[in-house]
Amino acid sequence: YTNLTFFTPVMKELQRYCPAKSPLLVGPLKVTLLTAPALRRIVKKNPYVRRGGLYRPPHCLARYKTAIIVPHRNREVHLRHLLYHLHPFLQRQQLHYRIYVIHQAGSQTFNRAKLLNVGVREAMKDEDWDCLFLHDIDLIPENDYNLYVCDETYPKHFSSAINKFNYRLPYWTYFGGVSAMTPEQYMKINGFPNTYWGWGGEDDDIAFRVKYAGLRMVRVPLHIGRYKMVDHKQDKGNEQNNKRFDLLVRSPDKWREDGMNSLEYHLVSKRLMYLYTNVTVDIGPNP
Ligand code: UD2
Ligand code: MN
Repeated sequence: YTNLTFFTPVMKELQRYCPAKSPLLVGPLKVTLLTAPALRRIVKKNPYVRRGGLYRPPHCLARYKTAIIVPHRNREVHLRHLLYHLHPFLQRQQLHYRIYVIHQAGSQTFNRAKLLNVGVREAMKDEDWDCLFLHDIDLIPENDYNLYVCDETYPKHFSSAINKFNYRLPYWTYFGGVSAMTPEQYMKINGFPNTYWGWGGEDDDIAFRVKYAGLRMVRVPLHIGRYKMVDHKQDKGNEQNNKRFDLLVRSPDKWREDGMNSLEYHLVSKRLMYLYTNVTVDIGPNP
């Protein structure tokens, strides 16, 4: 027999939802990207982040469970910038979250969209996430009112104003950078295409899929969806995809058969790092 009265206040606290609006938010953030902090330092600064890059607010029950999925190869410095900024940002939003880094094994042509599909499949094995964030490794949010939560009805674009594009939308249907969907929305558009190898086009294909599936996209307002992109050149192994225009033309016939329902890959490893879950995957060569 244990007299639980003593614990009651603590239990109550734990069962109570976090406030609808987090009191920890500060709005606009100063983001400087001179030298990327060492991983050790980032770990020290985030004592409540658990192995695998998992976090839950310690004093209240989070209203949302968000998985952040980051396609990656050869961008270790960018990864440190991202982790350094994103962990505190998400904690201030009082989210239950986990960061997944999906690392493409080998040196074949890069395939961002397929890596994101892998990330979604692997993340959903761990937990029933409310929201899936598809997140470039080099984009740092500059305002924490930009809540990392899904729209219940429609896929949502988050990186509406990036310094690279002078904080404007490059074009109206632009869907690159950072976007988010519920697992249900993701499956409804059959995920992302697996067939875009190299740079470009895959984000437009995704925007099209949203339309074909009878959805539309919504977007964070420009004064909130502000991001800095870490300066970089085009990577080796991610050359411009010259087939992208042909692929986009055929996308209305292809989207139903190319996506989550045709996804094949070989999982090399899934490891719980201090600040993120690393999924290394062999997605095969560009046929
Ligand atoms: C744009 C889009 C991006 C995607 C891409 C075309 C923006 C801000 N982003 O990015 O979402 O549509 O065009 O494919 O407009 N990556 C690696 N290693 C590599 C290559 C790529 O990790 O060798 C990852 C990384 O997460 C990177 C992302 O893929 O952020 C997009 O590649 P990028 O940054 O080279 O392309 P960029 O900036 O033109
Ligand atoms: Mn980039």
